[in-house]
Amino acid sequence: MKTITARSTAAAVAVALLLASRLLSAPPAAPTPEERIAWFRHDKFGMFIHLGPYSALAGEWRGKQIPVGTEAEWIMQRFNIPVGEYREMARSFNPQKFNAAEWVALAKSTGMKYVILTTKHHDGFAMYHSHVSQYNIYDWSPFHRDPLEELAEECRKAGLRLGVYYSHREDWDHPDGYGNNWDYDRDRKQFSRYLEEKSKPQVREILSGYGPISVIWFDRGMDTPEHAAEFVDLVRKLQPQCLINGRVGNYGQDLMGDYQNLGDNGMPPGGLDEYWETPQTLNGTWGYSKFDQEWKTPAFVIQRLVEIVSKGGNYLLNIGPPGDGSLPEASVAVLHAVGDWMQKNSDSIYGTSACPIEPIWGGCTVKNDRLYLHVFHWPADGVLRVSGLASEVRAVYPLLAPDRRLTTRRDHGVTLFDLPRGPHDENDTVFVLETAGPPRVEPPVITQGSDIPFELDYMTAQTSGRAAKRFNRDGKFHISKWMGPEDTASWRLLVSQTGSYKVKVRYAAPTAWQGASFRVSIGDQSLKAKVAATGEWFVYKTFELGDIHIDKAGQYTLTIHPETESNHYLMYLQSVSLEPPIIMVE
Ligand code: H79
Repeated sequence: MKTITARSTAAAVAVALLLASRLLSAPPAAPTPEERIAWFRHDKFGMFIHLGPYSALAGEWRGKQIPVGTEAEWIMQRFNIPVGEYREMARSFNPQKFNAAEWVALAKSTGMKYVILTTKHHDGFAMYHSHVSQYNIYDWSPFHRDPLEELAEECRKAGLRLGVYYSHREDWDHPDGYGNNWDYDRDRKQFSRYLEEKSKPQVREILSGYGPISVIWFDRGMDTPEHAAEFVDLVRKLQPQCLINGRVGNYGQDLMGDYQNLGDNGMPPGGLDEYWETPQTLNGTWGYSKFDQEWKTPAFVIQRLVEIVSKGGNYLLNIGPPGDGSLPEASVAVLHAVGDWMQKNSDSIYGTSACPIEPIWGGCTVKNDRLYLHVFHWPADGVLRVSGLASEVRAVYPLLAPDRRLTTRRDHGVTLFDLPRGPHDENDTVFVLETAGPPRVEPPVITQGSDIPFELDYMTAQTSGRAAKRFNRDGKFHISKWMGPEDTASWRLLVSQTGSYKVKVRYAAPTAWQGASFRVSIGDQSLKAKVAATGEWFVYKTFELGDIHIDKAGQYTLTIHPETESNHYLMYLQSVSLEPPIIMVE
């Protein structure tokens, strides 16, 4: 006992000395991108809170209503409410029932690990005590409290992470901000004045006055990449550990930030090679609307969470409280049910990563040497089929009954087992499948119909090197980030018909990338080609490269990659297609 104490004291002294010398010598090293995002990759599930003066209008202005299913926080813009009148309304905005401890407790019991509050939405009203603009909840309204400070304090106590939403480009209150062209003349705006007077100083305040901010969530990407970079630099300087979401940048250019956001309520088809998060609503609006009672069910939310995590993403689920700041009952009821499920099953969520298997009966997440099989739809014959798994199976059991071992068998490459009888979770029943070593999955083999071209798209591609499956804000998915011959995309295909195939490639490329050479090869055949510009980086066009002759049926790998090293991406590749030879039927 004693030696341990003595040793640990010596160790503590050594650590203290080391820390002291570090403090004296150099500032702590900025985290690497991987270190910065580690918590986010682990935590998966966050709460979004949309609260602002619009919440008090609850979707109605002078008898006019925001249609159910559309964004009630847009009411000022939607009805072109003059700044003077909106400001007057905001004078009496008083979310006196806002209780940060209750909000944090709700997030925590639901299994959410981070909470993001709207500190300024597009209406320009700051939801914290700003010294940059009087138009804030502390100075402008009778509330006279700082919700951000209260939330920061409660998050800290409960061990949740705090994030802030800040609309950095849009501002319908400031004469030079984006969006308000009903009060202000668009042609007379000086956008940089808004940036220097309000947007940047407020971001600075938020990142300086509330302790560590884990993520800053910008919206409606900045007008130019240069302006976006100024915000990135500002955040990095003030809080190097703070994550920046992808919407910091202009949607018309390549995406910036530490991770990407899908469009609002968006869901990718799967198979992305980057970190992402999707913000989603519980009904059809972010800000409160008294008209919208179309709530998603607990089953929907649980299965959505699992689908998102199965595809490698994070789920940022929104609550829009009414103007008094209270917890809205209908949302709380849904979150409680989600929390009940998370209490029991969260091992299958936290710290997992995307699963290469896409089961028809539900979802699938991976952690170490385990697959978590999420069964949403209980198969009528009581047999669960897992296809594509190449690893040896060590054990299968219900997550909630680890002693109940189930036996598996294999049939034509499919792993299957009988599901236990008895009650199961109507939202999602989780089974653990342990493998020998990390689960391996066979890449799909693409087959062909007699006269149907091979369509090799991003979903079925295997990427290597820097090549990555990504998406742009138009919801288009592509392969990007490749800059040299080692960065490849490839597909396995089973050719049953021999002859000459026409090779077509569909991609987008801005003018600057024109002329870069790339190679498509299959077996010992290959074609070399040069990139043609498509106008804009989000405009995809199809180009015919030539013919490739395949004179023997069988399995092949088709690979495409840049021919030489370059300082820009090759292209945004959407698909490669192989058009089969025309067969004469007698
Ligand atoms: O804060 C939430 C939204 O207010 C914000 N993003 C999430 C997280 C957002 N910013 N822009 N958009 C969403 C695009 C929305 C456009 C629309 Fe509309 C708002 C469609 C309907 C209302 C503009 C106004 C177009 C039609 C009316």
